[in-house]
Amino acid sequence: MYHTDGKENTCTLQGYLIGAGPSEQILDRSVRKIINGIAFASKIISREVGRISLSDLLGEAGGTNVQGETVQKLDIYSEKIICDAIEKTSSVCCMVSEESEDILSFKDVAKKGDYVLLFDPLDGSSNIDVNISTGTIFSIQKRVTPQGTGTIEDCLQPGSSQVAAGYVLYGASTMLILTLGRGVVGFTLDTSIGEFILSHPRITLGEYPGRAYSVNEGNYPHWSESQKCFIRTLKGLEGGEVYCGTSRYVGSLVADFHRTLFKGGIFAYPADSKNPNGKLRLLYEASPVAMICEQAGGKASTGEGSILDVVPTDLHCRTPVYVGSSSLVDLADSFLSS
Ligand code: AHM
Ligand code: MG
Repeated sequence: MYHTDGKENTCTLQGYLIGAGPSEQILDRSVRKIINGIAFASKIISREVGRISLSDLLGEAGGTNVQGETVQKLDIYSEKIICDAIEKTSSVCCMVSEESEDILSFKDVAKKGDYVLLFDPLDGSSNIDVNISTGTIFSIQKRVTPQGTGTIEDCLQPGSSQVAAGYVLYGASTMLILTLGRGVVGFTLDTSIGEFILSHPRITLGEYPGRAYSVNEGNYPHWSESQKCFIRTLKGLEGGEVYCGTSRYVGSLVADFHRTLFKGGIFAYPADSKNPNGKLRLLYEASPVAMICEQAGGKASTGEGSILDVVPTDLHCRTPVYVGSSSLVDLADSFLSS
């Protein structure tokens, strides 16, 4: 990564986290270790994603997860790599992963950890066999119980209390997007030196012209009338302004949200008659994405209120999701909460 004056950008993720970067934040050592652990694991996952067609990690693992979805070998591999990296930090009292029904904890080190890590090891993995972007999503919460191995109470906290959230996008390049609750920054993996380098010091989600809406419109027949009317209104089919003249949908949350974060617009995964609470999981998909979105100046709603205010009822509970430019999320709310 080069500046226009030819100087090389040398702010690494590690440097940023210890306050050597432009943020000058003093961050709890344990949070730093967890983020570094995820970054390390993601480099290995990125390597495997990049050569998946040549690898025996391609294909289904031969089972379904707690949500009844097909599990890929790379889902299991990614979860294991992340768990191994996080165990070494001795910083978490327990973890929640999309691929595991129950709370995960490490026998010997769980009692030492002050934090809970909630993560989706490889989001969008159904796209892996067609070389489409996937991602790792993570959320870090401070434990609420005083000591011992973490409990369900430590895991079921609303998004508003997240200490940090982020995702790694395995795309044309691998990027780590992070919020520590004071804005959003982005790092790009320089594979020649194996380091995440600060490439986007301040990411803001604007109200750009030519904005896109991003939703699986194949679900249209299953949507409520208000949801149908909202999408028709975005397109100008209800007689007013055309809010979104373009549609973009990858089917990988990290990729669809990343585009929305950088270019404006709205991403939605609404409730429908097949999925009354939508498809996306609150703890390790919706909440971290919502925190990033709001920290970048956008909004994140269930259609009836802020995603960050939703109190989880179980580890894998789902929520409808509307994230993106504030004006468009407000418009969604005006249809859906009526
Ligand atoms: P996954 O966690 O099993 O990969 O499922 C979540 C993914 C998201 O990445 C994406 O937004 C959504 O599922 C796409 O669902 P659909 O194929 O119904 O549009
Ligand atoms: Mg997922």
